[in-house]
Amino acid sequence: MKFYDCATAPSPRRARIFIAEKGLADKIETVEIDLRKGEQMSESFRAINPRVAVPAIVTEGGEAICENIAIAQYIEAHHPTPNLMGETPLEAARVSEWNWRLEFEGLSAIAEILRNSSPHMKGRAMTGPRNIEQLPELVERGRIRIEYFWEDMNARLTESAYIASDRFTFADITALVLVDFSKWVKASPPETMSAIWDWHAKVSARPGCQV
Ligand SMILES: N[C@@H](CCC(=O)N[C@@H](CS)C(=O)NCC(=O)O)C(=O)O
Repeated sequence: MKFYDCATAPSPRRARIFIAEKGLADKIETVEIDLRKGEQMSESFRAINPRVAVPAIVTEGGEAICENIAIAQYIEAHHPTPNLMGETPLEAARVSEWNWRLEFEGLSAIAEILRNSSPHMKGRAMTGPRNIEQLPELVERGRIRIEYFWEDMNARLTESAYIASDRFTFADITALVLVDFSKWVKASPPETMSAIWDWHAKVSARPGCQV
């Protein structure tokens, strides 16, 4: 299996942490795609992911899988321990439910702020093969969205030791990357949200999350 990564970007870090938490870091070949140099647009990478985004994996059978959730499901099916996607039907549902919220209400809000404000992303307000112009109004909306989401995440972590369950799962990986990514646009959770910050310190200390 090959893993297409980018050391500086948040989305591939999710797959990198997942692979490390599974103890597979030494077993999977990593190929660095430098987004700052635009390497995702190269013909060779387009042949792997026509949607020009990382992460991606290519399986032993030559199949490309290009979304974090799908990569995690594929790796979990082949390497079931330690379980990260949910042991019971209910836990698996909670992992999916929180992961979706973290992506849609969290990561997409931060991406909305970054991609509609950064001068480096002019004409590239969305990932993908088609160029889309920035809309400055979305920056303000992204900030409102993330502030509301931090409230929900802090409330969840006040009642639960981890995001989806009483143990570390894939949802915690998405949440860790979200909190770290939010710093890029100065939209981190407020210091007073101690449930988030206590959880963040605990999760950040895991060896698999040091990548
Ligand atoms: N939903 C995708 C998101 C992938 C994504 O947005 N990747 C970004 C890096 S964080 C990318 O490749 N961007 C390329 C670009 O901006 O052209 C996933 O979670 O796998």
